Amino acid sequence: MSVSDLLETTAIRLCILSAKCTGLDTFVTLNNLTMIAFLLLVAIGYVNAAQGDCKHGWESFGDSCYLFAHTKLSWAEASASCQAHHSHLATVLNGAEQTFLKSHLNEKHRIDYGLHNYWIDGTDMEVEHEWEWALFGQPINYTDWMHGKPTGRLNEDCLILWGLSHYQMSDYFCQIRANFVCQHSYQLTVTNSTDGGWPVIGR
Ligand SMILES: *[C@@H]1O[C@H](CO)[C@@H](O)[C@H](O)[C@H]1NC(C)=O
Ligand SMILES: *[C@@H]1O[C@H](CO)[C@@H](O)[C@H](O)[C@H]1NC(C)=O
Ligand SMILES: [Ca+2]
Repeated sequence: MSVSDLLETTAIRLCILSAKCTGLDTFVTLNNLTMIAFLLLVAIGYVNAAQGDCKHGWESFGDSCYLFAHTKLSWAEASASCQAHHSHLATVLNGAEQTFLKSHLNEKHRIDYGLHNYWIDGTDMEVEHEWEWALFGQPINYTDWMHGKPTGRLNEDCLILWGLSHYQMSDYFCQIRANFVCQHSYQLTVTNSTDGGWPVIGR
C-alpha cells in the first residue's frame, strides 16, 4: 500500500480523552490528513501560548511570568521595582515553583554561581521567626531553607535565594543590595490593563 493510499483510504479512530471508549459513540473517525492538520494546529497553538503569555525577557512558568533582574537593590527597592513593572517579588508556593527558579538560576549561573543572590517576597520583619509573603500577608508554608538557615538573627528579615547554596532559601539583611526575581501572576490581576496587556496588580 502506498503512502497516498494510506492517506486517502485509511481511517483513524481517535479515542476521545477521558471517555472510557467502551462504545462506538466514543470514537471519532478521521481521515489521516485531517488528523495531521489537527495535530499541527494543536502544536502551533501550544507554542504560541507558551511564547505569547510573557513579555520579552520574562520566563513563563505555570500561571506566571518571571523576570530575573540583575540590578542590585535592597529588598524594599527590589519590591518597589517589581511593582513598577506591574509585578511583585516572587512568591514560592510549592516545590515545583522552587525547582523552576533554582534550575533556571543554576543554569544561568552555572559558572559564576555564588556571586549572585536573588531577593524573593518573604519577610519576618513584622514578627521574628514568623515568615510571611509580603504580597499576601500570609504564612510561608513551603520552604527550602539552606543548611543552618534561618539564622533567626533580628536583622536578617528578608528572604533570598542563595547562590552558593544553589539558590536554596536563606534569611538575609534586607538593606543589602542583591539581584531579585519579579513575578507577574495572572491569578492576581484584579484591575484592567494599562500597559500592553499587563494588568496592574492590586493590593
Ligand atoms: C498557609 O497555610 C495556612 C493554613 O492552612 C493558610 O491559611 C495560608 O493561607 C497558607 N499560606 C499561603 C501563602 O497560602
Ligand atoms: C474594567 O473595564 C470595564 C470596561 O471598560 C469596566 O466596566 C470595569 O469597571 C473595569 N474594572 C476595573 C477594576 O477598573
Ligand atoms: Ca529574622
